[in-house]
Amino acid sequence: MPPIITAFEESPDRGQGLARDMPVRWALEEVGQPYDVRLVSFGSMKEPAHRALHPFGQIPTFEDGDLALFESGAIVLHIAESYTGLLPEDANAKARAIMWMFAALSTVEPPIIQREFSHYFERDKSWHKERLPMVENLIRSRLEDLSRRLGDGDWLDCETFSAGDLLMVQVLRRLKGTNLLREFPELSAYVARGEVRPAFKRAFDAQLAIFTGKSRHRGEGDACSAGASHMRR
Ligand code: GTB
Repeated sequence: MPPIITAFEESPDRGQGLARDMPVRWALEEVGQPYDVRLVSFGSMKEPAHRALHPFGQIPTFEDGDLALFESGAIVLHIAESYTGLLPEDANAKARAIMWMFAALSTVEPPIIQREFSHYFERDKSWHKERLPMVENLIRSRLEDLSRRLGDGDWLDCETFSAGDLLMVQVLRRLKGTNLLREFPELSAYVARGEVRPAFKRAFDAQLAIFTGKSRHRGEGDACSAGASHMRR
């Protein structure tokens, strides 16, 4: 049985690859592991059956045999450690790739999420116009530092794409279409390099297909497969 992940039955972005099943799908596609998808509604995510898998009643989850995981970063790390292709063999290089996974989720992403939160939920507050530039400057500062470190390299650590790049590209994609990302052409190019990877495209298309009616998923309680095969460590 392939692993089963959960994804939104309905997503605000209509499958533009922003919901967090996307990095999990992308990681599975990179390592060539087929997977099944179970779509969940907003209501059912809060029901006990789903909360048994995810205490916060969210997506994504990942089930493989008797292992059940939540948290997209932890799931991507598990996939990267279970199969070849997303973490270097060299122990130091592997530690650095994992460091970049954490940097993506705990240093670069938080101000980006604050900005989204501010846009959606604080727009009517009297202090919104003062707070927004502060949040954007924090994002800008992170992007400046990241861009400097990336330099003219293709990926964050040497020439090889890793799970650290996967999560970093996915985090930066949340800024697509904003001036913030446009201010950093090297980072825009870095995101574009991630997005042209065949595994990214397969993951993106599979998520989008849910909303264009071309998906091979099944309803809640069922799941349907996607993906190809590679080597388990
Ligand atoms: N830290 C957790 C992880 O990385 O797995 C966060 C999980 C999470 O935020 N899940 C969201 C969720 O289930 C979906 S991804 N929300 C429902 C709830 O909390 O009730 C966040 C998300 C959703 C949609 C868009 N979009 O459409 O643009 C972007 C991001």
